[in-house]
Amino acid sequence: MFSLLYPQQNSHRNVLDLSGLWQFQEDPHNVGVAQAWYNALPTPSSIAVPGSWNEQHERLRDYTDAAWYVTDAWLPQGWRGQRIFVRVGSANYFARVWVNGSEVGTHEGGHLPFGFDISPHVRWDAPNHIAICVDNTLRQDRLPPGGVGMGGGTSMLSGYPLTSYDFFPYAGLQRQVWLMGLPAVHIHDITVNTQFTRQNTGVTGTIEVSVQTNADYNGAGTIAVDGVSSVLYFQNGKAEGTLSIPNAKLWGPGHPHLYTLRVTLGEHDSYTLDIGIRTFAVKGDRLYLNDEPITLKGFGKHEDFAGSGRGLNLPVMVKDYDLLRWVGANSYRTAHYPYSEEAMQMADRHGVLIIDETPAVGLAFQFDPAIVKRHYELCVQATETLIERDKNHPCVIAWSIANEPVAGSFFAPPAPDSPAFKNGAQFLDNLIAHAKELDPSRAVTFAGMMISPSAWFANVDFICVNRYYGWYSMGGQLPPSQAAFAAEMTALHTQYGKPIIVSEFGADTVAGMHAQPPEMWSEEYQVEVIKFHLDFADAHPYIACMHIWNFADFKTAQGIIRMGGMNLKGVFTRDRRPKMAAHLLRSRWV
Ligand code: GCB
Repeated sequence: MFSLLYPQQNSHRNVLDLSGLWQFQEDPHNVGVAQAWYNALPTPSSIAVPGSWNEQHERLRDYTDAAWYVTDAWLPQGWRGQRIFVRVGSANYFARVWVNGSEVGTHEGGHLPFGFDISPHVRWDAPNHIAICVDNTLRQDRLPPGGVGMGGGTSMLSGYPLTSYDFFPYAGLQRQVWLMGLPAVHIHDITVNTQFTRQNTGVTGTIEVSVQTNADYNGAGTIAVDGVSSVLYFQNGKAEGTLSIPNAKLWGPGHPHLYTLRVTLGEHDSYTLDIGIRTFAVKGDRLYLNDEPITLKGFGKHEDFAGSGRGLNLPVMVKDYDLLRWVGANSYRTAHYPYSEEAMQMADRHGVLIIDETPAVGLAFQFDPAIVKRHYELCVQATETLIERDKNHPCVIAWSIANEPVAGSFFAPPAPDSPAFKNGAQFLDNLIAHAKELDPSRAVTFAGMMISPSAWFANVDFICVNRYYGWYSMGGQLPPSQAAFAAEMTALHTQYGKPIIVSEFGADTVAGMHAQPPEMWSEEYQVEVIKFHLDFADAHPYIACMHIWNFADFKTAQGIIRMGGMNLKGVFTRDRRPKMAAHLLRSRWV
């Protein structure tokens, strides 16, 4: 059982961040295990961790198979007596981990943390030899599926490397690797839920906390926020408590007030968590934050930058939050995978609302049933891990359990009575129900593509549609695009009466290309496309959110629809310079 609480140094807990230069070697023929590369790499090169390997060495750009990372680390003597864990923030895609020559575990799935108890294998009188084999082979039975094009087939539009999704299949140790020393009995998990009541005297916040320990602990503990505390009585490792905070400051965009929750476990352990007091609800066709209707303005994003690839790049992340503020955005979707834990911490601190997405992109239900079954298992695992990791962030208002699932071929969707159509409905309904059961306090949704059957939206809390009127559909024809968008939104609203989130819309734009009258690829055209969408949303409050695709230009596979191996729909360039559209947004949003 591995705790997903973010690593924390305090008087009970220890952490050591192993970021830095590691030894690296690709293993295209998978000989590393047989040749015991976990003891020593035959001909290593150097590589930065965190970071995607594809951007670091010329020979690695399109390399997506197995590769080894190795480093040595001393454990501080003060950690003796503790349980020692290795924690990997993100290994894309499949990882096997060895410590001092012993294999300690495997993990499937990029973008979410995992770890293992390595106590029996560590050394105190010599450095510890840590080896991680990361395999990113593009396979159809993985999530997201690779080695297969969008919609499950290939076409002249498929790129290289071949993926079912429109972003570069970056590989490697993309977030930090940590060693952690935890007390034998420790806090394994914390779940926080908040409510509030308004009286004449002010707002009273209610913080419900449940705590789980790693072992069958039966002693006492405490929870405390802002001088208000309560004793916890653990039975079989579980306890619950409630704190009432007078004159509470609510969390939200523009007022991201955070409280520090401190949890203690007698003499054994302690942990602090930044929390916000806020409520979120979907009522009728509107979203409500703290009982007030809220409209979301922002983007679909990517974790993507030159040099670091999809690797954690804190300066760029901080810069992005600054640009979100500059442009007047109050939210974004973590398209198309869970972002770093630091990105979620920043959203809490800056009052940015997050639609938190799993890596379930590129699902198609006409695949071989064994593949669909495997995708379902991987979706469940990713949904469970994501919710456990991010459930205490006030910034997260919704879980997106998939992006653009399709019933069949990209170009010829099957009929509503076909097995692919029905299997898709069942798959999504089950996943939505599972996410709601795990977290009843947030909305659950998925982002639908133009060819995703709208019947699949039956059980989502709000509808997310990715729409490319004026680009993939009716390219170059602004007035008909505007009319078609308006007609479709009106019909969807009439059918479901739920809030509609336009989770993607936009146009590829070459920075510096201009045209009057506006023409596709020019900055003027991007401005016009964004403008007609925003105008419609402004006049129709049931459009609860406009997320432009994309915040910034980002790397994709190479192909005939991706100039320079880039998706150019960013309102900022990849190096974060504003296009004309960014100024338009600032003039409307700030
Ligand atoms: C979509 C996808 C997104 C793509 C985008 C595009 O619908 O969800 O991943 O990048 O379209 O620009 O084609």
